[in-house]
Amino acid sequence: MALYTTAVLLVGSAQAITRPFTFIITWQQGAPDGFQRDMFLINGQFPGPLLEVNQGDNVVVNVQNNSPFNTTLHHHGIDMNGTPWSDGVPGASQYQILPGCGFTYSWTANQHGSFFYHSHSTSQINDGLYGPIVIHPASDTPTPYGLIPGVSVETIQQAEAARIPIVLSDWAHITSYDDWSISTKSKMENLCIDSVLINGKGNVYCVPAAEQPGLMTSGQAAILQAVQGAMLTDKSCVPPDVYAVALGQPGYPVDIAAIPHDIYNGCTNTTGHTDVIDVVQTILQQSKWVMFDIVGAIEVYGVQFSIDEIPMWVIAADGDFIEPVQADSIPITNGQRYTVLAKFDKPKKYTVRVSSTSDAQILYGTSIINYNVLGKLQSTAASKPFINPRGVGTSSSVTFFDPSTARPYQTSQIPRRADATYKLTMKIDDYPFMWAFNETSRLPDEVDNVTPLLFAPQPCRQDNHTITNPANAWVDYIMLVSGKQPPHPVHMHGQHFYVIGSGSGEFTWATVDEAIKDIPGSFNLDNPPFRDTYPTPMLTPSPPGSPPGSVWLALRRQSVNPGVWLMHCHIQSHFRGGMSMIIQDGVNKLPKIPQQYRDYSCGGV
Ligand SMILES: *[C@@H]1O[C@H](CO)[C@@H](O)[C@H](O)[C@H]1NC(C)=O
Ligand SMILES: *[C@@H]1O[C@H](CO)[C@@H](O)[C@H](O)[C@H]1NC(C)=O
Ligand SMILES: *[C@@H]1O[C@H](CO)[C@@H](O)[C@H](O)[C@H]1NC(C)=O
Ligand SMILES: *[C@@H]1O[C@H](CO)[C@@H](O)[C@H](O)[C@H]1NC(C)=O
Ligand SMILES: [Cu+2]
Repeated sequence: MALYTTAVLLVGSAQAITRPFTFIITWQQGAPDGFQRDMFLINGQFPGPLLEVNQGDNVVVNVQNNSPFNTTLHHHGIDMNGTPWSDGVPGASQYQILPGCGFTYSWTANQHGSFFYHSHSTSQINDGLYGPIVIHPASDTPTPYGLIPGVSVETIQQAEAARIPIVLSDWAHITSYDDWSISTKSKMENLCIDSVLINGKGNVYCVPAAEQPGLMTSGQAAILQAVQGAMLTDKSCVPPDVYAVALGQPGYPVDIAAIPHDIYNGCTNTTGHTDVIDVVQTILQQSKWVMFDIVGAIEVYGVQFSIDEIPMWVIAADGDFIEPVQADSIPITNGQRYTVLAKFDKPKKYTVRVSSTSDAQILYGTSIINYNVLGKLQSTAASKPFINPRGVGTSSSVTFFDPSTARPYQTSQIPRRADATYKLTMKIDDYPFMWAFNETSRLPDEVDNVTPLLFAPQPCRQDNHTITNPANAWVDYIMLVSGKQPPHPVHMHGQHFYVIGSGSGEFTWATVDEAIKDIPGSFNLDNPPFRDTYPTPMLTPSPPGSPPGSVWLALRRQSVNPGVWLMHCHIQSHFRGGMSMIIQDGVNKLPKIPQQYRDYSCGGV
């Protein structure tokens, strides 16, 4: 029987080792949810192969681009300390890898935990260019394993050695290139896709019309109510004309007719594939503990994740250990990762559920975890769900993980005051497919093929697209969101950040320091979450006729790692529509850039 990882071979090697990987990227037909389309594969696989190393290892990733598109590879959540030229952002840290060409990424695995790699060119994530990364913690890394009741540290260490990635994604039946082309013609973002994939496998589930009303979020119902007689389409999407009205900006000259009918309509159930993880107990023990890395390789929608009947101990967020918290369901947004421990003691087939929480569409996926003892499944009875296809608890006793209250396992001192503050407005920029961070959208088409800023940094530049920080400065980034926008999962490269505060209403203060005097309860400077991806708060729809609401999110980050980094929304259509900014950190103290990166033209492996 196929088991999970081969990690056992790696564990315990104390010496830093160079670990080479070769990734051959191709563009081929695939049918992850039973529907054929063009997509990326890496070494013939989707998701790409597991990149598994030990903390301290030197990682070398040789990429060969045999696809017809320019591309790059970003190692999401990896700080790239001392190797900013391997961060994988076109126009910021490298030249694009042209079709037929190669590129070598080289970095040290200083961190540990769950990460993933993905393309950073346009919105190629939507075409499947990603795969999981696992970094096993060094043996002297402090762990919170001892805080989990009813299990020995040794048992958790064994589970860690065999940790299993569960890669979550949502999936469309059109390519990212077609998606962008339709958006530019209709002047509207496409908000209707086809399935949820778990480890690259899924099915299209068409929700019968009679079941849609029972699965609507209140936000979705409010959007439909704005237009008389409006209904969800058979793909369970808010129709685009209704969405245009809901955006409440009648001035937008959107062209609904330019959207092909089958983007929003024409649902057909598929019998694609269902991911099955076999957890096998071969010796007679009472139970088996399994460590899962849940990876949000999501293109559009935030989701709830749960395993029927199995409460999880959440032990790490975006790679870093937290004080363990038990929960039945976990919200995960684009780019986030959670590491969980699950205890299996009843041999059975458990359904894994991943449900979109978006107002745009009812969309969900499932997979299976089989717990066998001595290779025998003892019960085939259906497992009882914790959540419904909308991510709502099936009873009031279902518990939900709250990322805002998750505390780092080890808190380092963060200063009470920042050295600088940037207030950044996140908004729709003229058309509802163009998105701006600060004042203006930054389109990949305009910035991807320029000389990477890393090779000619501009230490004095502060403009609509660029923030420049001296080395080691503590900087507050306050995200301001108002009007009708979904939560934006903000991702920063180069260094994780502390989530020090959030709230609703206008952020009228000049700094966090001033705001704390008035609203101390909205901040936490003692043990805030330490993350690389975190969403702005949900905007509750304001009643008709009243002004649109506002929310804000305050992130504090130290510019400890000299480099040219990106800060962006991880929703692919928002990133594609320009919601990104450059952060130059300590560019006067950059490490010496190896000449082969400056001179790069094609490479190849
Ligand atoms: C599609 O599958 C769902 C169950 O997932 C079922 O309820 C529905 O009737 C099916 N629709 C069609 C058109 O076959
Ligand atoms: C920067 O933003 C301001 C305010 O929206 C705008 O007037 C200006 O044109 C922008 N500058 C650039 C270079 O886009
Ligand atoms: C691919 O990259 C090359 C070199 O940067 C550039 O000249 C070309 O325009 C790019 N193609 C696309 C479609 O962006
Ligand atoms: C943001 O946009 C404003 C208005 O154009 C500009 O003055 C400012 O420099 C930009 N950058 C930051 C980091 O605020
Ligand atoms: Cu966004």
